[in-house]
Formats: sequence, C-alpha cells, structure tokens
Amino acid sequence: MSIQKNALYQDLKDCNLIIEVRDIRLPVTTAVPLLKAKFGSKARALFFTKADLVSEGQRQKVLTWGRSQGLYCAAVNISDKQALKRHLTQAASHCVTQKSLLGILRVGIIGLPNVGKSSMINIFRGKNVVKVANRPGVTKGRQWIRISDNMVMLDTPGIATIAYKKSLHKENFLKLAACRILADSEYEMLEVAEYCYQKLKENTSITLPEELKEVLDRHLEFSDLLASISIRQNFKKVGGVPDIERASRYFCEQCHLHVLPFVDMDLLPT
Ligand SMILES: Nc1nc2c(ncn2[C@@H]2O[C@H](COP(=O)(O)OP(=O)(O)OP(=O)(O)O)[C@@H](O)[C@H]2O)c(=O)[nH]1
Ligand SMILES: [Mg+2]
Repeated sequence: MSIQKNALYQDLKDCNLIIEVRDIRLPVTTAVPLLKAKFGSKARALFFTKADLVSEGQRQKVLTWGRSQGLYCAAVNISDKQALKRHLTQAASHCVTQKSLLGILRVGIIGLPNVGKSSMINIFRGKNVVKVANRPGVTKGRQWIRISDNMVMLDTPGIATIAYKKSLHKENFLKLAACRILADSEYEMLEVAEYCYQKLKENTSITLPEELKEVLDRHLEFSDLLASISIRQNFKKVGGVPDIERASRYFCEQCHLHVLPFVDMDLLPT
C-alpha cells in the first residue's frame, strides 16, 4: 500500500463519522471499493450528490435502496445549501454517539473522483476553501478543514486506483467514463459515445427533450449521428474536417446530463 493511501486510511480511522459521497446517477457503481470491509464498524452515512440531475422518482428509488443498506442516506445538490447542512447535522446526530475527548467531531469525506466531495465541504464551511472543478482528480492530497468550533472535516482525493479501474466490469467502466468519474485520458471517447448510443437505441421509452430531438436522432447509424452533430454544432478540425472526437464528447455530455436514465441502468432490480 502506498504511503499516501496508508495515511489516508489512518486519518479515516481517526474520524468519528465517514460520509461516503456517491454520484446519484450511479448509486451502485460509484461505491468506494472495500469501504465497508475497512470501516464497517465506524459511523457511516451515504450522501448521493447531483440530485438535481435526476427525477424525483429516481431520487426516491435511490434513497429507498440506500436506506435498505441500514445507513443514514441523503440525496443532495449544491444549489440547496440549507438542505445539505441539515443533512450533515442529522447524519452526525444519527450516526455518532461519541465525540473526541475535546468534543470536536471529525468527519471524513470519501468518494470516487468528481462526485462533488470538495464542493460539499465548501458549502459546509460557508466559503470556498478547497479547489473544485468539473474534472476528476482535482483534489490531490488530504486536507483538514475546520467547519465550526466543534467540527473538522477531511477532504480527500477521489479513490480510483489503477488496480480498481482494471478490476471494473466493462459496462461499469463505460458508465463511469460517461459520467466523467474517470479522466478523459483513461478511455476512448468514441467507445463511450457508442455505449451511450446503444443505450439510447435500446431505451425506446426515453422521451428526448424537444431541443435535442433532431441532434440525438436514435434512428441514425452511430457514425452518421456523429457526422450530423459535427455539422449542426459546427465542430470542425483544420481543413473543415468534421471533429468526431468533439462530437462524441458533446453527445456523451447530452446523454449523461439530459437524456439517459443512468440511475435505472445502475440500480437494476435484484
Ligand atoms: N449538477 C451538480 N453538479 C455538482 C454538484 N456537486 C458538485 N457538482 C459539480 O461536480 C464537479 C466536481 O466537483 P468537486 O467538488 O470538485 O468533486 P470532487 O469529488 O471533489 O472531485 P475530485 O477532487 O476530483 O475527486 C464540479 O463541477 C461541481 O460543480 C451537484 O449537486 N449538482
Ligand atoms: Mg475534490
């Protein structure tokens, strides 16, 4: 085990509460590997972020499933700061029976990359104290943040080791890539776009948003679809050649933000 990972686990062991953060669109696939095995005896809560990107029905489905795991669960989004803070207070009172000797609660925030860990900490702190961006791998090291007189919080880098990524089932890998949990350099954008396209074709019940109907035409062949997007969006390379890579990226973005029901693709009935 690397020194950094070892130190991270040691810090988490010292926490009174561990909040596992998952992207609500992928409630199963964004689980932190081995968390229960390593910290099963610790007070833990599950916060599903980006709740604004799914429907109310999907939100409830995820919460029902999460609560069946016996954990305090919340579906949160960074626009609703008050609700987020309320869930922190409730999670702490539900889960924590013992504070440290000095009466300071230590809360560890852990999750896969780009799920919204640091954004959450900035909201708890009430100002931007840690770096946030829409790409995985922004937080590079552990950092303790004082939230209030009686709470400190540990921001951590997204957990996604090479071994973990290698162990992923192909479809899970593609889902993580489509939702930007994995870095662009770790996959072929074209392959991820083709996966989204297949899902769009299979899910004939999906109602495409009016403004995307013409762009995401599921009746076109994949290559024709990308060519059509390149033309409509004016994605061109030098010499006027259609920029298929950029069209793939655009297509994936539209799918994961507005179209594909990733929750239902992830939370399959058992
Ligand atoms: N739509 C939406 N976007 C969110 C939400 N929470 C975070 N984000 C966005 O998700 C992106 C990643 O946020 P971060 O807080 O940097 O994620 P992180 O988990 O700390 O990422 P790493 O440090 O790379 O592991 C940013 O663009 C945030 O604005 C949310 O509730 N809804
Ligand atoms: Mg971060």
